[in-house]
Amino acid sequence: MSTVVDRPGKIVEDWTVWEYDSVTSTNLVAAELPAWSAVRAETQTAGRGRFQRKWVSDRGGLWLSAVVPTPSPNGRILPLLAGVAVCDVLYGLGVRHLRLRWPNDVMVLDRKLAGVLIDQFRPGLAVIGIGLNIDNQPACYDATLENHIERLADIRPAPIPIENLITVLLRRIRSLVQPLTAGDWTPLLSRVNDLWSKGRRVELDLDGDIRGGWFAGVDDAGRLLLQDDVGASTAYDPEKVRHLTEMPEYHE
Ligand code: BT5
Repeated sequence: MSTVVDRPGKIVEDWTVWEYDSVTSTNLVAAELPAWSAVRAETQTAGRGRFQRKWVSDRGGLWLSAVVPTPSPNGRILPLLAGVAVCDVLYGLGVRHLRLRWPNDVMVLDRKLAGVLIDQFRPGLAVIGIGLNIDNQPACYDATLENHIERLADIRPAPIPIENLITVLLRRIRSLVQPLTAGDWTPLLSRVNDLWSKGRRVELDLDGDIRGGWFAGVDDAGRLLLQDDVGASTAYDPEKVRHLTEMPEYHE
């Protein structure tokens, strides 16, 4: 982890943002910071995905971590909130064909534009890590990503200054987190349930135990709902689901 601050923390609206050239992972740097701090780096040498997966973080992308108070009663809503925040900002920039793939991959059709990683290093605080491809080249560093990723530069040719992107993202995160401290998830759950491709055939990897079915969104407790062929639903705690794979859609 880098301990050298390349530029002093600057105030962006109600946030203090720390900027670095290169760090291991912005989430790890943010681990020590108070609520409403954010960390941004040009590159990450050990960008992290969920379940110890790697996140390619080459120059030209947005690698950002935001420290927020954990909403009551627990932090299960945060991964969903983060996906909604990213989608809202991208919609505002005119990006279309956006959707969420459970729990918080931001997709343009079937390609991944952004990913989110939530870490809870200390009680009462959570770190929301957001990775967004802009004009970086992740497939040059991991050939398996070829044809599976999207970049903002390819779908929105007019470049947007990264500082503006950070400002609107942090503003959106704050405006979504604040009402949750009162414990009312309902409006956010209904938003997130509108952003999935529901009714899609999926397979869940429950740490080796594979369950197939139809993705049906999340319930009031933030659990994933899987429907069987006769429409009966089973709810899964998000921490039990290691991976969700979308099955290809066949069209006649
Ligand atoms: C994620 O994990 O999608 C969470 C990514 C979070 C990255 C941010 S960057 C700022 C902060 N600091 C960090 O260290 N992390 C956060 P997951 O759902 O597990 O997806 C990981 C998978 O996405 C990998 O196994 C690859 O298949 C794919 N992937 C890796 N790099 C990618 C990229 N740049 N763009 C699209 N897909 C990528």
